[in-house]
Amino acid sequence: MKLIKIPFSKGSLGKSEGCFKGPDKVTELIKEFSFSEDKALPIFDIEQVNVDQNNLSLTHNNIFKKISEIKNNFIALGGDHSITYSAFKAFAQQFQNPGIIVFDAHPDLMPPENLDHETYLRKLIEDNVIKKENVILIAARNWDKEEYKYIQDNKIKLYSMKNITMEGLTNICDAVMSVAKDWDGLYLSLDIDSVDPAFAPGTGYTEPAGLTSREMFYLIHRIKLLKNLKGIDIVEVNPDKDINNMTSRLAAKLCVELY
Ligand SMILES: [Mn+2]
Repeated sequence: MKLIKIPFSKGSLGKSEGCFKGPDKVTELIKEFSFSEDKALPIFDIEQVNVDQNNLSLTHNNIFKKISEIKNNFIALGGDHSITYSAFKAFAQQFQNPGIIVFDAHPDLMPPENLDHETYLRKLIEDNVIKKENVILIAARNWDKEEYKYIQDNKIKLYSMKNITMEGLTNICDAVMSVAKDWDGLYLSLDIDSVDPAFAPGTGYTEPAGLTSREMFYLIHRIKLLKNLKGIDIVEVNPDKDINNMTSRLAAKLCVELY
């Protein structure tokens, strides 16, 4: 599997500059795992996208080119969540009916005047890269009024942390998988802030009451069983805000378990 480092953090609106350090740190920590929990030996081919922190459009062109070449069977390591815009756009070209499952504390559905880590998902929808029906949000627990209205008006499928604990993790996972299995290309985007800051403090926004790390692994171990899962990214890991590398190590384990 390819591991694609995308050390870009200028889409974070100045709120998480250090996440450009995420890909190197996570890649280094992957080496500390010999096997996945399924006893697989993870072997990654590592590539890097050229980024220019002062040039968002050039960087996004480079992300688009790189993912267009690689097409599938990759994990892209951000960087901030804006990278998902061009990564998904390149990924989507090869499918008739692509879809995305996003783990995130926030919906990232702010009005997209600019491309950044709060708007990328709405921009994908408004630019007709993805059908709004083919978006599933998991672990959201804080949103802006405008995002909430957009979610209601457009019937975006959102499984909040409250839904997850009230209805049960297994039931939510069943519901997500029964929709996602019908897409011809499934992309999984993991914002590390979907996990509770108790487990993942090294990120821009520490939103309380998120997934435990084990709940995250339950969900990804099951989602990984879907044969149409072809592209993955892990974003918003900020080593500058981390404690004892615990967030970077969690992201490294995510790579290992998704291998
Ligand atoms: Mn996000």
